[in-house]
Amino acid sequence: MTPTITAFERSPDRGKGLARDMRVRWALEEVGQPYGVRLLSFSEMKEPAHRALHPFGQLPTYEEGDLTLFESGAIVFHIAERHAGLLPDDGNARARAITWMFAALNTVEPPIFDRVIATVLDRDKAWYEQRLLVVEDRIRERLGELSSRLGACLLSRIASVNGWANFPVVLAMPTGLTARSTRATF
Ligand SMILES: N[C@@H](CCC(=O)N[C@@H](CS)C(=O)NCC(=O)O)C(=O)O
Repeated sequence: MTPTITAFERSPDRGKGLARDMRVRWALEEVGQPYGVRLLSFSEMKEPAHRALHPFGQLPTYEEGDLTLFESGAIVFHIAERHAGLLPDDGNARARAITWMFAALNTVEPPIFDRVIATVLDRDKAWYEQRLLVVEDRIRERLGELSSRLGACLLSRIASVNGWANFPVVLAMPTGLTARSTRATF
C-alpha cells in the first residue's frame, strides 16, 4: 500500500520538504518506497480531521492502510523497520543506530530549533542579537561534539540540508565524503 504523508501547503518551498516531512521523504526515497503527499494549510492542521491523525495538530503524519503515525522520528523508524537498508541487521549495531536516531531528535535538533524559533519569533526584541549568539554557541558546541564522534560526512549532509554551511565547525569538515559512508560507523 502506498503511504501518504503530509506537508505544508504554504511553506517557502511549497511543501517540498524543508519542514520535518524532509526526513520522512528522505527515508522513503532511500528505500525506494513511492508515497503520496497531502498538502495542508496551517488552519487545516488545527482542525479536528487532522487532529484525529496528529494530536498536536502538526505535521508530518503518515497513513498506510489502517495505520496512522505522527512524530517524524517514529515514522522514520517505522519505515526502517519495514524496509531493508536503513538499519543494520546486527542487533548491537541496530541498537547503536537507533540510539543516534534518538540523539538526533532529542539532543541535536533542540538547539537548532531554538535558533529557528528565535529568528521567527524574537527578531523584533531588544535582546535578539544576544539571544542569537547564545543559541549559535550551543549549536556550534553540539555540531563540534557530533563531528568529533561521527566525522565529516554526516555534518556535510546536515549542512547542505539545514543551511548550516556557514558555520565554522561545518566549514572545517574535510570534503569528499558522502552521507552513505556513515553507515559503516554504526
Ligand atoms: N516532534 C515533531 C515536531 C513536529 C513539528 O513541530 N512540525 C512542525 C512542522 S516542521 C509543525 O507542524 N508546526 C506547526 C505547529 O506546531 O503548529 C516531529 O518530529 O514530527
